[in-house]
Amino acid sequence: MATIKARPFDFTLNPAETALIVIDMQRDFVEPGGFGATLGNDVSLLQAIIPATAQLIAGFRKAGLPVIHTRECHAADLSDCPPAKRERGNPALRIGDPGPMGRILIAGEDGADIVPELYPVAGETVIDKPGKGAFYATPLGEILKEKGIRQLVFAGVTTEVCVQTTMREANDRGYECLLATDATESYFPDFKKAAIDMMTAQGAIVGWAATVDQIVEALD
Ligand code: TIU
Repeated sequence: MATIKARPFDFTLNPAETALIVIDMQRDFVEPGGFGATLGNDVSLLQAIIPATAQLIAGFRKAGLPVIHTRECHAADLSDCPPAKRERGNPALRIGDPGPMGRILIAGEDGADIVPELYPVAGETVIDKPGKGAFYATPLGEILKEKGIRQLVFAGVTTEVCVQTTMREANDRGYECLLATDATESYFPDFKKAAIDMMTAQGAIVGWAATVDQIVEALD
């Protein structure tokens, strides 16, 4: 057990029951020409968290603890992409359209894969998810149960969309959730701050927040 001086109060980390979930660190969100850019976003902000996220992943690997990666993506025939998702708004390209990194947000295309710096190693779980939350329509819940996990550390993008949605899903399922504040990012800095503020408010109503250095130190 290790105590992390987290927000809004101490988080007692039990490494034997902890896994890291790295949300959607895919080229489609982080690199020009992908899904994030088609929505009109400046993706350069998200690239800045790659080194801190790599440090967090390295800490979990060194401690021999599970690292789980997620990818938001859809089947090539779009059978798992609701029209309400694909047809929303007026993006430069829609999900499934051909872009510079292959078809936007489609499993198996270059853009849907994880950035090389954070690429999974053998033995790590990769969850492909059709929604924003990683529990919806995926085997994540069963995998965590099999591993005896009770605590989840979160990293990835974007803070207020897929990371927050997944933390809320996990919180409702009884997991203690800790967000690594410098290993998550939003296209909108105000939204990142607001997401962290609202999740840690009201006595950690959704979860806790701490830095990568604090978390990695607690794993030693
Ligand atoms: N658009 C945006 O901020 N996020 C997403 O669409 N997906 C994730 O957060 N991964």
